Amino acid sequence: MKFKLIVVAAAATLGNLCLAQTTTPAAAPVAASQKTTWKLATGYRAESFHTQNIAQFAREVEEATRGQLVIQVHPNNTLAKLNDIKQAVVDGKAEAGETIMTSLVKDMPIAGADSIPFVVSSYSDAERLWKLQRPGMEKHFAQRGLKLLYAVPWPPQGLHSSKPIRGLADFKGTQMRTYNSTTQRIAELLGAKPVDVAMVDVGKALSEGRMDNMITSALTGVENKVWGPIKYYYEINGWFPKNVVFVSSKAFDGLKPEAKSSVVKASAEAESRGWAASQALAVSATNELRQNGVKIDRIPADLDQEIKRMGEKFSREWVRSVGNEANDIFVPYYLKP
Ligand code: PCA
Repeated sequence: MKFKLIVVAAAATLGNLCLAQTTTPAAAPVAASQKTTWKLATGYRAESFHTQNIAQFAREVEEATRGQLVIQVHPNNTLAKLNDIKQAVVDGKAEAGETIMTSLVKDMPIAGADSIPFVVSSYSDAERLWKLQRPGMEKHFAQRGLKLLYAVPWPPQGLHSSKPIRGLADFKGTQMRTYNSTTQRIAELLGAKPVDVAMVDVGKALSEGRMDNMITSALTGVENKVWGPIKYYYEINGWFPKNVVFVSSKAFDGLKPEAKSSVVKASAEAESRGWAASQALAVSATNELRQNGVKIDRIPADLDQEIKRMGEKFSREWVRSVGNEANDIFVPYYLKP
């Protein structure tokens, strides 16, 4: 009960934030020479809950540093495209960024640990996985001159479809929307044709008939108003992909010690606020799909089995390609329930 209350309160807080204006720091403005501005690039819309959470993080940092550190959020792929954001920060085009961790897998294979289908099926397991994945991710970020600030999961990934899905044959030849190499491989294993569509272009791709189905959160369905072309949503709880927020180490190291601690503190707060909001949105977004005429269903048991077998195949491929670092995450994950 207590937990539920926290979740609802967090969701309400995020809801209010959508309406809030950028706050001006209460104290007198700092001299321009003392002011540092960071550009933070993200590939998601300003209204997305991840971006709203970042906007609050930026406001908290600005307030805590009394205007010495201003973080300007550049949403919607405007400063760099989602899959290029890490490199944009490495190259100094932006001081900070947010991306989905699976977009990093070519360079940091363990970033894909949260997108192996059917390993994690609850928020508490997702949290446990993140604790085990985080140290390795911090190390990889540090080796590339980046500092990891925090990560927040998307709600669980379900199957959206224009046609009913009763068996694997129903995927054959369909155009499955994907958002990176991980989802592309999943589409291939299901026998569908992967079609790469950015999250912000899903509505357009649907109306143009470029996609028949996709595996993503109910929330992404709502944000793109997929009802109409999408008639079914199957709650397969495939995985909980995370977005990660990071900054260039050079920019972070250039801050005064108090500003550094303000950033670290606001990051921890953004992380817990984001997890609570994600969990609340998982429920409300599924309801919203239902209210808009999408049939919420479960897939048949035998298809469920087949998809889970496919998930195992994917995990074997993944562990083989990643090697020891995969064991560092999953051996303790499975040993300690
Ligand atoms: N939405 C994003 C990533 C995961 C999710 O739930 C997308 O569909 O691109």
